Amino acid sequence: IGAHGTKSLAQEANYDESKVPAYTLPEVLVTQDGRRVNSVTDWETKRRPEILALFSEQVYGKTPTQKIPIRFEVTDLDRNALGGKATRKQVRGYFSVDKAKYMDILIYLPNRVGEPISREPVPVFLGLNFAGNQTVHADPDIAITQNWVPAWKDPGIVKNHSTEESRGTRARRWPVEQILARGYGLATVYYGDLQPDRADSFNAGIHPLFFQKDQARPADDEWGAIGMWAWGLSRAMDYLETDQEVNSKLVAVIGHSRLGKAALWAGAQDERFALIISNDSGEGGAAITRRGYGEQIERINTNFPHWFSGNYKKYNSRENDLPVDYHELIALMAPRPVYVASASDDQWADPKGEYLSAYHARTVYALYGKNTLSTDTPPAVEVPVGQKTWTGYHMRNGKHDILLYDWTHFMNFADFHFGKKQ
Ligand code: GTR
Repeated sequence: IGAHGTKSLAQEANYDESKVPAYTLPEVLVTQDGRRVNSVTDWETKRRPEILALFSEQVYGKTPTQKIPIRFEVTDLDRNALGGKATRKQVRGYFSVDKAKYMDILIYLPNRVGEPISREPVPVFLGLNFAGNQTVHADPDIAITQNWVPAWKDPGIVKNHSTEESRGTRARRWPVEQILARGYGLATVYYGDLQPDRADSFNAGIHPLFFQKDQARPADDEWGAIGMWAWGLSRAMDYLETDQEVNSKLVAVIGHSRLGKAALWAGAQDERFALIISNDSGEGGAAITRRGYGEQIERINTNFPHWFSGNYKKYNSRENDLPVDYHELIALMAPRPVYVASASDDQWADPKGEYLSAYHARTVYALYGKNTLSTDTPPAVEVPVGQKTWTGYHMRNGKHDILLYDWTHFMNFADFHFGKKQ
């Protein structure tokens, strides 16, 4: 027990299901002043905005309503990329007039042999990446990020900068050819283009463009890095809406781990995303925090003080005081389809807690007449469930990662939901 009566961080995380405390989840369909919500109208006009505001003010921090001018410039267009399988575009989105602040969007769209370029607009998976666009595929024409990169153990990162050697180092997480073969496009942005992932980074990246005079860091209820990354996904969506070759009504936002948290937060705030995918997003993402299993709020706020709002620190070791839990984040996606994926060895992210969030969002989907996961018991490893409903889930065998197995099920889920709309 520490000086303030809180549990010491050195204390082991709980991985024992029998030690999960009895907890009461905040009711998704009861307003803060105790009224029950029974209709889509009341959900959309009263309860949904309330939950969204709580996540904004207490968890991720508020995204500014202020707009900054953004200018997109196509810097590369190759109709014969990846041996003719793809059209590759690289688009730079400038956030400042002096061009010092920008993000690079890498886009691959499928070329179908024998089809004219003026093919039907394609559905796209959009997600942030951890180490630069050039790590997604060995394609030598991808621009290497010039921005600061965390000291990941991958080859090609030297003193927080990327070298030629970094090309394709994360390709196992991005099965580009398989995605294209199934008729989907892929769009990705390096998350560090938006905010470098380090504790002292509010003076870097895009944050300073939003500061008031003399402001040096966000106020306690303003956005942290996850909020900024989620905002970046929406700005990439702004571009996709202008691209005639993309079906912007069928964009699935996807993310792994901390970037899964960002994908969920983007999906919650921006209803242009037609499908939302969380892979191993864990604490502060899909996992029910009141379970006290694996990573907890104090640990995440301590290791990553820049990720969430200042207000979120109030909930260190006080999970039960949080006015929301993460099933309500999933409920914010309704009536859009959402897919939650876990990995069996990723107990830190609490696979069961991730499953339960998806399950407990069902009452909101039910208002829309949408079917979802039907039991509170998670399925066995590699037995995907809810594939033909509005909440899909699987637990891959193995470690914290995002692999072809995961993508295959995400694409199956997208086929089911997008298929009839194409
Ligand atoms: C971990 C963090 C998790 C998850 C992960 C990742 O260190 O505790 O919440 O976000 O990083 O992003 O890989």
